[in-house]
Amino acid sequence: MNRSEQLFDQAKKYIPGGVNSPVRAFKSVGGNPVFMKSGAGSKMYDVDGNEYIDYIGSWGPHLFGHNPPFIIEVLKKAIDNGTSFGAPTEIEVKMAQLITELVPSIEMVRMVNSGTEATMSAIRAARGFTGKEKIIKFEGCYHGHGDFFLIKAGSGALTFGVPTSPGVTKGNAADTLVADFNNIDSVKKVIAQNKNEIAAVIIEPVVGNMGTVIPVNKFLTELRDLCSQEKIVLIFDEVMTGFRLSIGGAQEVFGIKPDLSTFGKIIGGGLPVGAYGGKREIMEMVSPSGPVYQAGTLSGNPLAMNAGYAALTYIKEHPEVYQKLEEKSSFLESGIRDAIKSIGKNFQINRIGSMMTLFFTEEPVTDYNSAVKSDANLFGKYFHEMLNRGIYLPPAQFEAMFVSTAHTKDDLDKTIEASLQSLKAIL
Ligand code: HOZ
Repeated sequence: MNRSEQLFDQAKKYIPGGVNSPVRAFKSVGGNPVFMKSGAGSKMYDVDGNEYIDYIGSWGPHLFGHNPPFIIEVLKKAIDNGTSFGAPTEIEVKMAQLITELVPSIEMVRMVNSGTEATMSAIRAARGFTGKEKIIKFEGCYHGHGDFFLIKAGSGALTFGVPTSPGVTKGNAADTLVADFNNIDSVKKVIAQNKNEIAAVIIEPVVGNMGTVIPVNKFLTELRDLCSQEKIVLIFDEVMTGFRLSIGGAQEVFGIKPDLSTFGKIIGGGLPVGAYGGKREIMEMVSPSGPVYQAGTLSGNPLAMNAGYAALTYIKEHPEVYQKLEEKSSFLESGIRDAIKSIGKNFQINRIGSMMTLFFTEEPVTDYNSAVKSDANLFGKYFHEMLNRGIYLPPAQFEAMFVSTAHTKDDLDKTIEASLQSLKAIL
């Protein structure tokens, strides 16, 4: 038994399923999870001394790879000043100002501790603002584990076959209406059936949680128009896409101004953090300026704020980051495409910027129904072949892989070669 196996055995005695977040348990790909010890640049190292080229990047935030020196230095200084005060600090003001500068739709922003908190709080603000209760989400989109989002959800919920989780009340389920991603008629239909009852539409503008799924031409523009006409708050969940697809996130890429946006780990430079923000008139509903209550001792935590401020300042001062990410990611995409072609298959790759998913289906993946056509069993085999070759992919089909600026040409070449050998081994 290696150290990872020993730790997993121990973990299962004290932690449900042996992990603190389900997808990590490798259940959908089989086998035992690998326990990590350290990370540096594009690499992670496990407790048995194995090295991996990492394409999870802590599920998104590691835009510059693990432990970039400019974040670590700032963090070390911040620790000397104190880890938590539960009182306001200057860095929170600087951070809020910077986010409003970088994302034009955000006039005010509130810091929280995770993407889940951000989406739950954004919905509450939208409900308080509109005085309406129902929300629309899209099948296969995942917005964290808040009760009213675990209805036909993506990510681990989809992976483990519980897209609608037990424990979610009938009342919550009744307030959450579901439409189809990339299908504006499905949204119109739900709105028509629930006229004047809908507070918000929440969407991952580019989906990461059924694998990477990209909005088709005009879908987001039509959604924006529809929400404006119907006085529905449009919420972009940019937990994965914010500051990753471009400095202004997916909303900048597609030229849409949502009413509210939510962010996660990326704005903490990898530390636990989340944020929601948007139109002043909606955000002023939030306590203590308004009646919509939301609070948290660790919100705006000085360590997370300092790390996040360093990360966002870096991309502001180095906008070429996005060009680099695009070049590396498109090189990787075309290498894997060639590998797929060389074995006579037409498996689909969806990629936008540094987010990418290889689906084991030969039909285009544009929504939930096409995503679930992917052969998840084959993905599991591919995952393990890649892992054995030192490539760490998300351990589930319905997730995105992330490229960082730390990935070198050598890393990408090795990944492409590993992909070719893995595909040959499983087919
Ligand atoms: N559900 C997360 C990705 N979409 C995984 C979180 C984790 O395991 O850290």
